[in-house]
Amino acid sequence: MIKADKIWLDGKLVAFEDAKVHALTHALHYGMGVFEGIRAYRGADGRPAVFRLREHVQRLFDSAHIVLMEIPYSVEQLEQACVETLKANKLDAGYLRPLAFFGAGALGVGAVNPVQVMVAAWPWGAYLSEEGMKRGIRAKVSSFTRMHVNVNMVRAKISGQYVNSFLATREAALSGFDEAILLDTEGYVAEGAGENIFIVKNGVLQTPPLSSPVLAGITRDTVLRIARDLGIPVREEKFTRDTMYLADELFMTGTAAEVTPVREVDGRRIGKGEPGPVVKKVQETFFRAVRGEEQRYREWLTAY
Ligand code: PPE
Repeated sequence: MIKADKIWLDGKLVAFEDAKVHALTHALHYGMGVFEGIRAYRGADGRPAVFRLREHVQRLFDSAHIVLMEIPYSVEQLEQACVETLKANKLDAGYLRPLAFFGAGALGVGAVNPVQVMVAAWPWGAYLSEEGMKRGIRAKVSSFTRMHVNVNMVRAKISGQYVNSFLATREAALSGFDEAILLDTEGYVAEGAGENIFIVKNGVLQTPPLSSPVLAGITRDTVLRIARDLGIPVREEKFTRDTMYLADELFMTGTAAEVTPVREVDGRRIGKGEPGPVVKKVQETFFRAVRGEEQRYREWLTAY
């Protein structure tokens, strides 16, 4: 179990044991919560900083807007809550989990209950293992489909939408794979269960466009910017499952997953079966950026 000293709940830091909600919490029954995953890193100079805090908190508010939820705090207050939670837990690096949800009151799908907000923080290493980060992971195309854009609200990070990801990751794990890749309703590659996906072919970097059923990942955006700055040609265009099998390189991005190479999909070796030069360069630059070692990406950091 995750252990933390303090959790921010409804405006104040409370002891870990006291961060509780009622059994009739609407979100528990219907999945009506919106959340974020944010990372803080210890800088190369020893100073910790949160990576792209404003964009994450803004996306939380965007998700809330989509589900008609009024968060009873401002963007600035929740940014502050994130920083306070890291400090209260004496973390100079870690993962932040803000969640806004409909609390207890009435039940029934359409009940509009008071909105509760929590922020937790804990240390979280490589999401898809340290070895996966270095050597690349083995992925499987899921038998579950990424939902149609009028079923899931793809611009939103809604708790209930993660049933689809849960089914896909469990299926992948039970079949002996590290992660699942989901196709869209037309059969094109969409994203990982908790990551965006990129291929490299003949030196060109490609990822599905935001009109596909994919989360507008902040790491995706970071990687696109890094690639452009490195002079790597970038295309935001759909691709098929077999295009992925024939890619020179394949990798996944996410706050938790960071930049994780994929060495195999559905038993097909990708490229040379090891991280290639593009993903290695992007990964290296990404880690330099989050640790404040790249001047031009300093604007992404909120020191605390
Ligand atoms: N797609 C999905 C479905 C997704 O859940 C994430 C993040 C991304 C793409 C990448 O988004 P971004 O973090 O903004 O680059 N998944 C979060 C939750 C992982 C979890 O297991 O919980 C995360 O990485 O924090």
